Amino acid sequence: MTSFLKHVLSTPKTGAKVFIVDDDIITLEMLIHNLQNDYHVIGCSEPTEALRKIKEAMPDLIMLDMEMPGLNGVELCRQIKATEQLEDLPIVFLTGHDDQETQLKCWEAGCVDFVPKPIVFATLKYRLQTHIKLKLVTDKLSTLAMLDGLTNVYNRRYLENYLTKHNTQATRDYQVFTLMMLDIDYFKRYNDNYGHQQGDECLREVAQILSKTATRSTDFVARYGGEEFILMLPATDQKGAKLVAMNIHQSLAKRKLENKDTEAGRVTLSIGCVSASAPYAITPMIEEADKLLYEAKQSGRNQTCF
Ligand code: GH3
Ligand code: MG
Ligand code: MG
Ligand code: MG
Ligand code: MG
Repeated sequence: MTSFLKHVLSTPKTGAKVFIVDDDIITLEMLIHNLQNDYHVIGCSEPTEALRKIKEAMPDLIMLDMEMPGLNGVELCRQIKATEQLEDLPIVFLTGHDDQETQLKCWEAGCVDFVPKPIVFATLKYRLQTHIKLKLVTDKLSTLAMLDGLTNVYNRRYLENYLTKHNTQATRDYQVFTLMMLDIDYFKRYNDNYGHQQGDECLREVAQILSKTATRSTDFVARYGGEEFILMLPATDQKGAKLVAMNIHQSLAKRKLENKDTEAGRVTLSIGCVSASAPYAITPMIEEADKLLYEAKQSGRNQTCF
């Protein structure tokens, strides 16, 4: 029964993606038919394969049938909500059971809405519209909330959240971990010489160079303070870190941003770099990197201390 239409893709009409899990092929086809003008719709008739496919598709909204062989909708909903990358996705149930107990189970499993069968398509459409709009706006706001408005790299708040999540005394997320603290040299003079607006532009340029250097998906750059940045390089040891630091100094040299009152006559930065093996805690690494940064400044700037 389920061999065809296991995974139906329809033509996308808007950017939003809706993932539907229903073991009943007729219902699935009908839903796809009714929604495909508005959304990129993905259908799945095998609930046991749904979680994997949802992770692959990363939809904006999930619709779940309740009664399905192998894995019922409520259990699937719980599994989705227990998966970190999926926990915030809105889930809407479709079911012919409209008794209180069933509805309570759905809410408790973490759904945002409940659409009774037989489906009234107009109502379904408007309900989905509301949930998807909310989801997209929330996505946009959470992205804005974690980025630095000037440089577009992660902000201090994001960094603090990251630390709260990953900063145990014995983090073993990676075998090795490198953290760099970077500070632009004589930036006060830069502002004095070229003006604050040009200073802002310089900060953007430096942030961009750092972003381009931290290329792995787990790497990230955060603006830590005024002209200070932090670079997180998970799974990078000191040998790799030396290459990254060299790249940063070289890329900045190539950009040739004038800063006439520095030794090099151009914008340079100093770096404090700490590499640790698991188990490690990140906050003490920040303190250590700060000390090494100070050392780099004392030793003449435009260099990295390890
Ligand atoms: P050092 O080499 O020791 O790091 O010297 P410095 O001049 O870079 O350090 P200091 O801490 O004395 O000055 C940092 C300057 O960064 C002063 C401040 O005006 C500037 N700054 C901080 N945030 C911003 C910003 O958002 N935009 C601009 N244009 N300047 C900023
Ligand atoms: Mg069913
Ligand atoms: Mg500073
Ligand atoms: Mg300073
Ligand atoms: Mg500085």
